[in-house]
Amino acid sequence: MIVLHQPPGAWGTPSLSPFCVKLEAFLRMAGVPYQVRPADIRKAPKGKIPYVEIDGALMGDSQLILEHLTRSRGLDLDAHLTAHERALGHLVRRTLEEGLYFVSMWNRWIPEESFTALRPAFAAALPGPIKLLMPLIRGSVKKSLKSQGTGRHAPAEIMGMGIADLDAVSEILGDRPFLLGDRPSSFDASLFAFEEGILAFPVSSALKKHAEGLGNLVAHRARVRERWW
Ligand SMILES: N[C@@H](CCC(=O)N[C@@H](CS)C(=O)NCC(=O)O)C(=O)O
Repeated sequence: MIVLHQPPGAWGTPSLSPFCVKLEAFLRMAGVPYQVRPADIRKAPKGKIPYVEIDGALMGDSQLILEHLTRSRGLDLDAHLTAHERALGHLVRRTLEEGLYFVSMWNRWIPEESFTALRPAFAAALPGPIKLLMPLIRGSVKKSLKSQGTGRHAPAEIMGMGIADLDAVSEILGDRPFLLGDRPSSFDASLFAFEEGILAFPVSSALKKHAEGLGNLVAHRARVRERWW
């Protein structure tokens, strides 16, 4: 049995972390049994969440875990894809996880109204006295967004970058039920996670409004929820 360590959900979404939602969606799509337990970042092998326990060993990073499970358990979620489709899926996933992630992180932590909504949900996932450190945690998020680069831009520029990512992914999805066609693939788990992260967050923003206007992304999120949740 796989034990998935992740923070709890909020606002009706399965976890506060998109990487955790991605991995949980993948496990459901692939039919792999798992249990969810709380995450303790001090025990995470890569210092990040999610991490899993497989046969007593800890492993970190959603993508490395997904690839390990695919190899070691002979999962075939992507077996039907052509090399071109895999390449497209890879690029979409990297756009979401290495680009849009930082925009949506900024969108949750930096505008005051967003932080007010995030604070109680995030604090609920922290052990005891660490809950009191939310302002410090916010400071370190600000610092890491600055060193990553996103935090150096003006708010409208940041929103514009995220909107461009959403538009590009929406264009690739088109009117197909899943990112790369009629059948789901592991890349849908990643797409679903970012749709959840943006659409479930309770505070309106240019990013969320734009996502709400992209009917195919909204329908994709609903399709994944209906089939696997
Ligand atoms: N590439 C990693 C990214 C994981 C990640 O960035 N997780 C965030 C939460 S969404 C985290 O643990 N942040 C804590 C930190 O950076 O200290 C994956 O796919 O698992």
